[in-house]
Amino acid sequence: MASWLLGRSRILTHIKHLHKNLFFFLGPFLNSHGSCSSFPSKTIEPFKCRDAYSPTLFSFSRHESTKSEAQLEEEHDDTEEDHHQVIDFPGGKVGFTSEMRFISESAQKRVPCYCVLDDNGELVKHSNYVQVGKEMGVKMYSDMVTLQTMDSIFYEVQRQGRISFYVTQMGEEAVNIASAAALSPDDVVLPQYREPGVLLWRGFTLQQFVHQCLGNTHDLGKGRQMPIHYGSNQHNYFTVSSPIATQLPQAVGAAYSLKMDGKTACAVTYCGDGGTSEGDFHAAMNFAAVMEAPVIFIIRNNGWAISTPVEEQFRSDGIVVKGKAYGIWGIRVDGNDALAVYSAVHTAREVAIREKRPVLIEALTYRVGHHSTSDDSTKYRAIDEIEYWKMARNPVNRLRRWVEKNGWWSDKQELELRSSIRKQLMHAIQVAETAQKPPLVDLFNDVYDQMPSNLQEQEKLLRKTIEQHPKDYPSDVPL
Ligand SMILES: Cc1ncc(C[n+]2csc(CCOP(=O)(O)OP(=O)(O)O)c2C)c(N)n1
Repeated sequence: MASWLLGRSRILTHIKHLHKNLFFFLGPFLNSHGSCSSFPSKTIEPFKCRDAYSPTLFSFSRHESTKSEAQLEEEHDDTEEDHHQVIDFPGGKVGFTSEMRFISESAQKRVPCYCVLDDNGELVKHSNYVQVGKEMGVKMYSDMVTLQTMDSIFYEVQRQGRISFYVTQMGEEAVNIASAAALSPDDVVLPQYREPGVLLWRGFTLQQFVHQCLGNTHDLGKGRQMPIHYGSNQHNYFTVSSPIATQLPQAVGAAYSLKMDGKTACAVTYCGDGGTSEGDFHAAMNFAAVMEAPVIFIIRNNGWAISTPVEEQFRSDGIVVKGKAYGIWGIRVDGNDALAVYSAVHTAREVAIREKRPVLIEALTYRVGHHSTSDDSTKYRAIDEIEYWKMARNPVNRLRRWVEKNGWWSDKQELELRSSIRKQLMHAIQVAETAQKPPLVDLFNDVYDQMPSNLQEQEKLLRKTIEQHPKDYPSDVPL
């Protein structure tokens, strides 16, 4: 009895917070945002909804908090339910109905997308957002330009054969930078691979990015990883690991550990729409919900997972609805709107830390570049589609219009910034190209305190092979 009362009072405290926060999370949707001007329904619609017919939703309210959420969503039709028959099933009370109703696979309307700025950089009427001042606004814009410039130069450098591989963030600069801006440096980040803007925001230098891509002695990973697998302990940024979605359950563990240590910080993890098809995504979501871990999942729904379009990736209304299935708060946000991303992540962070709970953010965006330098996306998607997102829905241009309207930015500053970043990058590349490569032994050390016999054997064998085939071994790697 005592533990039941304790649990109940915890739920009530929770609801108090919930009401406050739900206003923010769902408030904008309850007004007119179904018709947000940033998402025209004409031309290309990569985020198409499958035909929605009129389902009657079966109500299953596990906790009171989820019940109030359902009320706010105004989806619930309980007119036919028989309220006399409510029974305590494992997990909570459930009402009976005499109707045999299956839950529809899709809701009548797609979950609306929270936005603050329209494509012209104007504030959308009645938008509910966290204020961004001049210093923050200008830094956000400058870092988005830096990321854009870094991408175009590194892409060319790869094409010239000076680095082996690269992926760009083109089209996803706002998700990268604005989410980073809303976090605290103490928050632990576990990235996928298309989020180096978070590291840039945290102070990883252009020189450090270049050192990593060239895999020289100054690379923190000692040249052991492919380009773009950045990581920095100092910046609380876990090293990128290629196997998709492995970072998600790890982030839940990191978040749980922050909670146990009583830290005022959360874990933040990123993933693409393709990553949500991995078992790790689902394990992480459930794990986070039941362990009440302060973790923010930021899912970049950019329309494509290499050549797989979202229509072939899942049949749900995107990703945001999956949060509800696992008992996790969620919001769908315009990922090309820096102010909307900033507001959503800022609020999610407060909720995650204060209430010790996970939050899911689905950022609708678009991968404008090829998947990587090993891909040619014109083989599987229309050039018009790419152009539309590159021009009409460009997140960098949109924020520029806003900072200009505020009188915080001018053409002169724009020219100076772009030319200065270019020069810094060209210089950084020259420096990195003249630096030595890590020695051969670095392939084998650092994992074990004492190198085990199997690794010793492998090292011996490699050295012997190099002796036999010296021409096949790169001359710039010290033996
Ligand atoms: C477990 C695993 N399966 C497959 C791959 C190959 N792979 C690399 S990236 C990628 C697509 C990921 O798409 P998404 O998560 O949507 O991210 P995006 O590249 O669009 O940002 C795939 C299938 C991998 N790295 N790991």
